[in-house]
Amino acid sequence: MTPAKNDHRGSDPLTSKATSFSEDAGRLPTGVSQGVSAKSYPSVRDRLSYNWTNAMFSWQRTAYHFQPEKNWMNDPDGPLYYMGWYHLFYQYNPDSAVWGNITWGHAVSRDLIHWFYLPLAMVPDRWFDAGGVWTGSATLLPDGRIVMLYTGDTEESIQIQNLAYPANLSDPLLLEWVKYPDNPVIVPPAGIDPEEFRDPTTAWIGPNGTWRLLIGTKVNDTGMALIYETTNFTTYEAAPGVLHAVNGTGMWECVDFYPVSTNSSEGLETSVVGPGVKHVLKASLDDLKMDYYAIGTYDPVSDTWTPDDPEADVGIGLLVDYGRYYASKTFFDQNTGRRILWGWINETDTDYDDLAKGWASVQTIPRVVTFDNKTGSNILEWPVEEVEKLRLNRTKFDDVLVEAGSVVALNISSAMQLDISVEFEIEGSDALEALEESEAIIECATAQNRSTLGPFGLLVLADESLSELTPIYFHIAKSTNGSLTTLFCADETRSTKASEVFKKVYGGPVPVLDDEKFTMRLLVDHSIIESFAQGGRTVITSRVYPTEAIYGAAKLFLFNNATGVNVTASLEIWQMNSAFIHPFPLDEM
Ligand code: DQQ
Repeated sequence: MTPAKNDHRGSDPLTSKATSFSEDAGRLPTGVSQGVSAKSYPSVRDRLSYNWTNAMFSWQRTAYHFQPEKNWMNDPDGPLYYMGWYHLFYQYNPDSAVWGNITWGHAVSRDLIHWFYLPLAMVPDRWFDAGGVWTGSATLLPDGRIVMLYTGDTEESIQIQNLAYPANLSDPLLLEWVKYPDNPVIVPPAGIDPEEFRDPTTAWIGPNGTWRLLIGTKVNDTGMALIYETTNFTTYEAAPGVLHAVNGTGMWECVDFYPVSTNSSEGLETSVVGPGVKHVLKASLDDLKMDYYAIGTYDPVSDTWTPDDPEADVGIGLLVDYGRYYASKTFFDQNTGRRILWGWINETDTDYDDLAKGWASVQTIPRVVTFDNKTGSNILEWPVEEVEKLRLNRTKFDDVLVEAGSVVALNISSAMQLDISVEFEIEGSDALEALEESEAIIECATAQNRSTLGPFGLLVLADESLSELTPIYFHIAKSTNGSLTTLFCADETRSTKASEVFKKVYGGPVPVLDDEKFTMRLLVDHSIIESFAQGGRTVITSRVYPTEAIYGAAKLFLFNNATGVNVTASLEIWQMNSAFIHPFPLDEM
């Protein structure tokens, strides 16, 4: 159960290299001057958020999520499956725990859970990416070749699109990458701000046999996905229109576009179109630092996409994850026929904290994405089943009564590496009917905000005296038209005593159908909690920094803050093993 950890901290965080970092007078979040705001909250602060000890920092490292051995990481890049290995590339600063000097880190796994770190895949060593090897995507061609398209930032801060490919396709580890010598292959078109033109998607084949891909940009405040066509990946033509644009949404980063099957849970290869297929369009909104998506119909002839519900269009409707989550990207896993989603969990402590602890950011556990054919209006995200191989001993609790206004301790051996499944039932079916309309709530409020039917849920990473805790909960409300709305929320406001950590209540609505119980699954891994409601209709990733509820002092509780109803909860809780995440033994090859 000992987490795979590495100690990268200076002996005294207050006197480590963090001190020189505070000289930055601009107080801008790192990356903004280059056109990307890598860490939006909190902005650069010139002090630690707490008097952290080495033991506290050490506890914050995850045990079964992917994170580099040290330094800064952001977006997942170019995920793919090749010759028995899953490859993950990622935005990485090899020199520091804050954004900058962006290169592509590289890791491989047989099962998406245990990882080997590999040498850097691409570093900013050419004029066309001297300012950074930014985000990009992989396309597997039918003849077996692999195409990697990525954004290069130049020294003049111009964002251009570059082509790279593996030097040796017979190497399953894809260790060496060749940058096409005639890069860039796409430059910012007239009318587009050259500092707002980035993150090429995986390409797909259109009906005329040419490949298409998207690049995110904005015009004034309208976020959009531009389309480019190519037959050879070295020369491209801009399509006359855009795939889609939404007023008022600002810059679209890390656009993702993929088909989902409406009548099966099989994942679809990116080029699939036709009956029984809808298309998901996702954009990472630079202004909000949130990943929005919508489901719609793609017309491959006009190369346009139309949302099923214009009122829930990209950037104004559903979020991929309502928590601390950004720059997500999917890939089609041809090995198992799944569409798999990666997402970046950013920090909410100060840059000073990150420099002192020597690392920043984690990737989520990869999630399988399917269309929710029960609601017909959202995707489902669910942790890949491989994570269940880490499950150790299980504790089961049946029908635990949690009375209105009470907290119930769950007696488990340790509460810092867990996989939790819980079903809640409300006692008395009339309670839902009796709910007053005046209790209508439309946004997640803190877990202390009581009403007739909630909130109820779990207190995670809580100390015995409940001085620190992260509640994950449902809150049911009746809207003015009489219909019930359930919110799924994560309240980080009391998650830590560290005053300068950015804390807020996260969450959004989750559809709960008439015959359904209220269900959630939580993956707890030290300072990360990934929470999935109703089979993954609504997901919240929490990044928390307890100061007391750590190691053996971290506990798990049920709570019911409703004023009007009791709930019963049935749970299965597994202790989770640590994943094996280490450098690849290349010298033994
Ligand atoms: N991160 C990359 C950009 C992308 C941003 C730079 C999103 O390509 O737009 O590190 O986090």
